[in-house]
Amino acid sequence: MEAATEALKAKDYRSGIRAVWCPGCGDYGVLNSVQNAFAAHQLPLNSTVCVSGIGCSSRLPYFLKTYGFHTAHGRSLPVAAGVKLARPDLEVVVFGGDGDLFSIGGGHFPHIARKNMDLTLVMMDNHIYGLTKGQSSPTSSPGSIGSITPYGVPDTSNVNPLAYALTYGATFVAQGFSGKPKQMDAILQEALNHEGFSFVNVLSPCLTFNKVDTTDYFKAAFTDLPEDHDKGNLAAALDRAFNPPAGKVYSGIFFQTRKPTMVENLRAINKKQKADKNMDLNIAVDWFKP
Ligand SMILES: Cc1ncc(C[n+]2csc(CCOP(=O)(O)OP(=O)(O)O)c2C)c(N)n1
Ligand code: SF4
Ligand SMILES: [Mg+2]
Repeated sequence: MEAATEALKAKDYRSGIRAVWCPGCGDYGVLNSVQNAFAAHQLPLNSTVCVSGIGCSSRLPYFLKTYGFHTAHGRSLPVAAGVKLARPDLEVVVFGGDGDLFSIGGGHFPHIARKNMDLTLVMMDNHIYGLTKGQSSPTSSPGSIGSITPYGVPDTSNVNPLAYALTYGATFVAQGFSGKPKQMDAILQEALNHEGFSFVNVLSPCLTFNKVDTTDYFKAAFTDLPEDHDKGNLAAALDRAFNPPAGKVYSGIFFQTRKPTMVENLRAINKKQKADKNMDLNIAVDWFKP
């Protein structure tokens, strides 16, 4: 008789490494919700890979017991895509900050989204570079004060991560708040369930360097998407991403649709072309020889 395997609890996903974020940092809440979502899905520790770039938020994979990949600044998405293409059977989850994913890594996001790579991306958006001590990021409001912009950020617009993801073809787009754990747990579980590219923007306040977008500010601003919101309607999702009620920020699942993933598309091509699974790669190298 086979021994029954015990269900993994949220705490079983934690590595022995103590999280070293500042007291009150929103990222603690994200870590808790990630553990809860992993446990809800019973993700096996040995076939789950958490990938990140560089930043306070990008430390998150250290605190998990799954496989992890702390890459270079802004390079989490291409590395994660490589892992998924090489081993489509693995669950690949990417973590990072607004600077990591929209400044230095901004060139990768559109292509991962439009190729519908089967990854879950969790962005911890604190509207600032936390790790490097409070410089403005692409999601900082124009005019806001940063450590090297004491007279205000001279930008005309900031990036709207939800609208950006929707425009580039992400098939799951949601927003949560680290101070609303139940909703965030539910959103992360749905994001992991989704087949295709899922993007979850989590407002995760940096108490140390962002004195404007604080926990209290988000608590007051956060409001659920209207009950009649149709998450299959891209135009409605874009409208709600751009036009929340004055002084408010919407949370919930903005958009979800099922489309072929990159791996499914590649498998379809392989099948159509009757590709040889054991092709000798040296032949491909020969094609490019002068
Ligand atoms: C190539 C390179 N350029 C710059 C840096 C410095 N750097 C490290 S983290 C970071 C920004 C982090 O901001 P964000 O991604 O928003 O993460 P947070 O710390 O706010 O969670 C920068 C500019 C670096 N590590 N590598
Ligand atoms: S500097 Fe900000 S983002 Fe970084 S750990 Fe501290 S509170 Fe969190
Ligand atoms: Mg940041």
